[in-house]
Amino acid sequence: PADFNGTWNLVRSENFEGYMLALGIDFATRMIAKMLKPQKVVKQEGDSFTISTTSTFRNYFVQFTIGEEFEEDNKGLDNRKCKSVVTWDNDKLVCVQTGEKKNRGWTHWIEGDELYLELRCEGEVSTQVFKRA
Ligand code: RET
Repeated sequence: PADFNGTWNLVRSENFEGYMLALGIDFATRMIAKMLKPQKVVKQEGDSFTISTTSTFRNYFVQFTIGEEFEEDNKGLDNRKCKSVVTWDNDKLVCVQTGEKKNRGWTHWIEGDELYLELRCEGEVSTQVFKRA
């Protein structure tokens, strides 16, 4: 499978505002969050991952093993708990986050030297693109 290991910096993003609105993130947080250029550090060992997203404002950390359902607290995002599971779809990492919000999840993949993250919630889709630091 693909190798996501490394440190990645956000270079562009589409419809993050729509995604945050779908999650019910308040106005003040959205105003700050849309200006951020978060950094991702991915540590991948076989099928075990830790992904930390850091920014000057707030951080988010998630740890998972492919195919093993885990409780996700989304602390600092919308704080809703989900049952999450990540699987491989060819070279893409696909997460389904089952909870109060419909159609919630994300997909990570690599294209050339860029890391893509598609974030989904209800009818909204946001795409974030990162480059190696
Ligand atoms: C920030 C800033 C505060 C507001 C919001 C944020 C969103 C973070 C997200 C992180 C997604 C992480 C994933 C990790 C797994 O690969 C930047 C913390 C809303 C959406 C999908």
